[in-house]
Amino acid sequence: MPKIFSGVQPTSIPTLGNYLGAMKNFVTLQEGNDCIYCIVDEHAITLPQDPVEIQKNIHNLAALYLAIGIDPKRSILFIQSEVPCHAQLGWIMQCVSYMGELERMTQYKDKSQGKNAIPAGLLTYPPLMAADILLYHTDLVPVGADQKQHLELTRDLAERFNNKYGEVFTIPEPYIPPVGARIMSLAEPTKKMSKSDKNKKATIFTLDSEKDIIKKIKSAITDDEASIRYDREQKPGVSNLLDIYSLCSGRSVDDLVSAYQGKGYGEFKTDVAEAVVGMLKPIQEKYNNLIESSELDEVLDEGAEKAYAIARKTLKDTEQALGIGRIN
Ligand code: AQP
Repeated sequence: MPKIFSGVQPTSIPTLGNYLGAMKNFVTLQEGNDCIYCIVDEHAITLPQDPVEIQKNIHNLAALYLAIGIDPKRSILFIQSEVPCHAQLGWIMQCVSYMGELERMTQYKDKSQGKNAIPAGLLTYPPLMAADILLYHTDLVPVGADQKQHLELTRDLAERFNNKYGEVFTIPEPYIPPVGARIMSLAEPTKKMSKSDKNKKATIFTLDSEKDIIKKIKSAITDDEASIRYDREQKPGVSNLLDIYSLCSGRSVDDLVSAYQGKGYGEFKTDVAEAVVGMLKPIQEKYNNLIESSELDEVLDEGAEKAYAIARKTLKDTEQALGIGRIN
């Protein structure tokens, strides 16, 4: 069966962008694939995190994974730092990477901008991500469009290693959805919706209350043309709302555009908000039932054990190919 791997950083509650661009696909891909999903806490510390907050976020993210429909009987769910092979292969991948290619990564440039002291982990984030993926002989990596460049680097590093030391790694393909791969900020629809956006109106979090979701969508930036049509260049705000509406309701963008001919932005936004609330409500209900349950620790313990069994074999093969440690 094809192998799937992906992860989410426990930097806060995941956003609607994280869900529609990546996590929703984690659930559907469980059908007919071997799936491994990770809480990538070592990636999260590439920027400073409050220890109490990140501990809470790890727990909340585990509950959210189950609430959206990740089934621990079918998929492996674990915490990155609990499988040390990630950091170990991450180091090896750093040794295979070139400074120039790491410095060219858009995420590194964005996140290091304006900082006097840039954490080295921001630069070496992509080799760690490559390790995450390559440890499990992953065929397909469901991600949002912002991770495409890191995926391409992962492929380059894997090919470079295989060419030099022998065929150890499977070369993974990205799985980027045709709609939803880049959900935009509600306040500035030319930039992506992000957990870390300081503007409270920019981002919908998956656990936001109905009231907050309605308020944020009502205040979403649109334009003064008063016409509902899809045009990412000229009408980024309306197009973003159409994408969100389409993904939350299951209706196509074309269908929505015809249904809202001649209607105003007020009515449109009310309906978008209703669709988002309707989609998130059952997830939030499941999340509230899971958050205090002991099931979470059991799932994560079992997940770490299963992930380690696979990862340590790939790590050993990599070390043997390199000739490090003792060969047995
Ligand atoms: N706006 C987005 N639209 C679609 N997909 C998105 N993803 C992130 N933002 C969007 C995808 O969500 C997955 C998990 O993301 P992550 O937790 O690894 O962090 P990130 O990509 O750095 O996301 P954020 O929300 O922007 O976090 P901060 O603000 O902390 O940097 C990935 O597959 C990602 O592509």
